[in-house]
Amino acid sequence: MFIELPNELEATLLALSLPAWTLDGPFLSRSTIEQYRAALTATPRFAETTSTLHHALAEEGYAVLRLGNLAKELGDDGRFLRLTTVFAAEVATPFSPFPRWTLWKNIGVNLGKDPGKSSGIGYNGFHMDLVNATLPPDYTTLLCVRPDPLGGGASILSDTHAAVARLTHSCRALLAESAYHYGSFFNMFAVGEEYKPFPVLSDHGFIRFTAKMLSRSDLEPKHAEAARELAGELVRGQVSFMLQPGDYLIVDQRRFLHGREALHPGQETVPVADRRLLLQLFLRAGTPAVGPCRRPTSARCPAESRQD
Ligand SMILES: O=C(O)CCC(=O)C(=O)O
Ligand SMILES: [Fe+2]
Repeated sequence: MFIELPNELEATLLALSLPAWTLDGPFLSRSTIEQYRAALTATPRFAETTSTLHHALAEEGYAVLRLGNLAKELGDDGRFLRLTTVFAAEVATPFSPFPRWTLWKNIGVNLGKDPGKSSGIGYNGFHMDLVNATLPPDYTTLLCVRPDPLGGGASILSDTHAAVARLTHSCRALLAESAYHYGSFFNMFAVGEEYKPFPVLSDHGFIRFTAKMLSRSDLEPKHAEAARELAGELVRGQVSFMLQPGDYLIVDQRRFLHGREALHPGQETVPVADRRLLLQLFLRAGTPAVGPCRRPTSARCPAESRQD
């Protein structure tokens, strides 16, 4: 589901000057959300566009808001990111679970990284973000700043419940057992506690799955086999598309798992400044409770969970 902005709305947004946002712990502050909303409510066709976005997410489980014209006009002076944050905040509350990053996290290209992970250059299989947290983000969102100039790195999405429905009863029974684990968990904000081991068919409508646990977690053979069957069904039902500059993908983590095709070979020949770049932001639905874990004030970067 791709949503274009009406020309009239684009023109008004281009002329708009929004203040920098502030955070309340890991969350975008209420005062920023109210300020942004107040600046936008009178904007022609804004309400209609956000309503289209809400419908798309409710009906389809994901949406791509096409903000390419705004991106082209505004460049990366911060104004574009503020406008994107406005749309994000109309869906749910933006927050950052990681102490290292501010609201938006860069996903660039790191030639030295495990190719199958975030920022790697390989195939990043179907997964839920923060799969091992008791309260994973309700939505994961990815803003495309630059696609892979060599043409790789398509986004992949799969309807999780549809994939599970195609599995046998016995496979589903194995996936409902608390027998799965992946990654580590510490220094995380607003995503609850570590969940280990977890069932794949789990609480709150989440299907806790990451294809990375097939090769990187030590699972019992019968559980590994059930997870492999789910991985196969996810691939069978997948949709894929290439995000264009300014495309903003929003995924309901209860309904869709996401991933990325491999980048095109030859990334080492691409100048660093031209390499693929996405920005990631998580959203919390409902009224977020700011937990006891406040963002550290020191500039030092503490160690943090490894599970991307
Ligand atoms: O690189 C991408 O397109 C997706 C990355 C991703 O899913 C992640 O970092 O969690
Ligand atoms: Fe992800």
